[in-house]
Amino acid sequence: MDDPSAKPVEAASNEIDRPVPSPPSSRVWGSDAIAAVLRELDIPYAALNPGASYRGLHDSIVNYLGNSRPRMLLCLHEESAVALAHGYAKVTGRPLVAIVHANVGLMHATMAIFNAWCDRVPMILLGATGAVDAVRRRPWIEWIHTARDQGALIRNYTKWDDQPASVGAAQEAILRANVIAQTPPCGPVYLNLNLELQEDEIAALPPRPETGRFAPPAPLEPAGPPLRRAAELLARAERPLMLAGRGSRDPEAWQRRVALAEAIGARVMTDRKTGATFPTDHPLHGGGSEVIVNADVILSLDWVDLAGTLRTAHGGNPVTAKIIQVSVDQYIHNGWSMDYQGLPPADVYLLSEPDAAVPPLLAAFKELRPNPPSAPEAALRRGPPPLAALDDASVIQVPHIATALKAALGDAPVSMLRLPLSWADGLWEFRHPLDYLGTDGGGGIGSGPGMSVGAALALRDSGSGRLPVAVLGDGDFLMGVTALWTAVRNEIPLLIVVANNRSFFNDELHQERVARQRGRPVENRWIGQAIRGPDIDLATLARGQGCIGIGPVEDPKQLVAAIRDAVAAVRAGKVCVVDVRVAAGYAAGATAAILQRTPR
Ligand SMILES: Cc1ncc(C[n+]2csc(CCOP(=O)(O)OP(=O)(O)O)c2C)c(N)n1
Ligand SMILES: [Mg+2]
Repeated sequence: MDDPSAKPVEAASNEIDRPVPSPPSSRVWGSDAIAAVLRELDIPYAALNPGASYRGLHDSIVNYLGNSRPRMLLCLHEESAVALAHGYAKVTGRPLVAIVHANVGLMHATMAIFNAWCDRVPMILLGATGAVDAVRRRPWIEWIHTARDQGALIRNYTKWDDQPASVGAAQEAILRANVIAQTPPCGPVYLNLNLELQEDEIAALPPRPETGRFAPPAPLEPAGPPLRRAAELLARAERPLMLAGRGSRDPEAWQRRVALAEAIGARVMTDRKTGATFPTDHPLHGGGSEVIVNADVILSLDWVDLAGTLRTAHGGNPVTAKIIQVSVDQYIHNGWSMDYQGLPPADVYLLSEPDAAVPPLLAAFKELRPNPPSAPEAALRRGPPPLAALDDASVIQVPHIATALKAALGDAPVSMLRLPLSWADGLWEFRHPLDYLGTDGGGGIGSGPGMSVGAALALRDSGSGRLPVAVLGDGDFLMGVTALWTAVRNEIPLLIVVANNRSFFNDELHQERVARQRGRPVENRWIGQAIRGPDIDLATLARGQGCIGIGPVEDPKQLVAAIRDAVAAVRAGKVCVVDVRVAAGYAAGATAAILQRTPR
């Protein structure tokens, strides 16, 4: 590709971070060739925090590509840059580029990379190291920021990494990175571009790669005897259960999942760890331990921690139900990270992505049992507490946030980008794959703000018309709060409601558990956990970055007005944070899970 302007740039209305044009020149550098391949992949953004190790590539993106496709999203911390790419991938299923500086930037990024790995999202991480040739290193700084085998820092939780030694190898590596990241199970990949590779002038650009011939493979549909056996098991089932785990944001795949459940007459359970995969108000949706224990056939659609779920429900007794496992996840399992969970039994194992498996499974099932059973009565939906509850309450409880959001939003399309640990099931219904995006993947706190910004960006760009809402814990919010500046800078509308219990409360419950076990004072559980004295003014932290900051809201009677104002601000294109001071406490089930859970 000789002419970077050959591809269309972004809409003219987007005037953010536009560089002055570079004078025409036939001179090119290694990093221009690397940037040229990035342009071919048509990735819209590169989330980054800058650093001299990749100053060559930085220049190429700004001055050679004109800061367009990818356009830079400056982040204030590498962890935010990666979380942002993670949130974007949750919505689109597509990778962004995240660029982090040398060993130090990569070290900052590690937890967010781990989250992306556990959440199986595609991501292309670029990084750099000082000159491999020691003679060319600047004294001191370039020595401390040069590491041998830098990829080793993250190799245990990335799908692939490389340090290409020539421009040709770097171009190939980018194409390979793009394929590997997007081949399920998806995940982050990392390329380390050493300084001289980027900064040496080259005679000419290599020929433009035929990117269409380096695309991720199409998903494989299951077929033959295993598919037939799965259909037979389901056709004979009297109490079938579908565990709808990881799935795409594709509305058609959603409809097919519903069609399969209805054809089988299966109860369906979903998991807050993963994004919405089934309508929560469907008569077949719902469950719990008794449903799992009573099931005679269980169809797991890539359910996260199938073995643990079965073990908890059965209390360690043998699992008698026949299990159909549909997952390609084992391709990513390695010897370092135990995020693969316990080994589940599988009577039929379809090594296929759930979304690809559902249509042939439905067809095979219908051949055996063409007539669907009659649908059960829809269960009564709990929903949030009524508005009147806010008049009677003396303190705000987390469910009241759902009440206020419902009052302010009605039936307008909303995406719940994230919900906090304290949010009970049943407070909000999910009826579309974009209604809820799941959690952080790796349990790494601090990802909420960054992921929310990335998801809100993707929703904005897709023209979805959905209002992006994240309800975050104060601990999660505070650890990643500076991610919000990137949203303001790039005009990404976003509503963040902080369920502010002024504590890392989850761990207060753990301290309570230990104190109970040891016969020690439970009332000390808050020490080293409560974020009080001074209580942090979260709205000020938001305003300091250019967001609208509302709160602290402490009076239940003022909550609806505060949320209405916030929704209006976000509808007007703003980033708005509402600091809602809530009573500490989780829903009964979540509390019991921490206080009573005994490992077996
Ligand atoms: C990086 C990281 N540090 C610490 C933890 C342990 N941890 C799990 S939940 C939690 C509390 C989170 O606090 P907050 O977001 O305010 O939610 P709350 O439990 O108060 O509702 C902590 C500290 C973690 N999971 N990740
Ligand atoms: Mg908290």
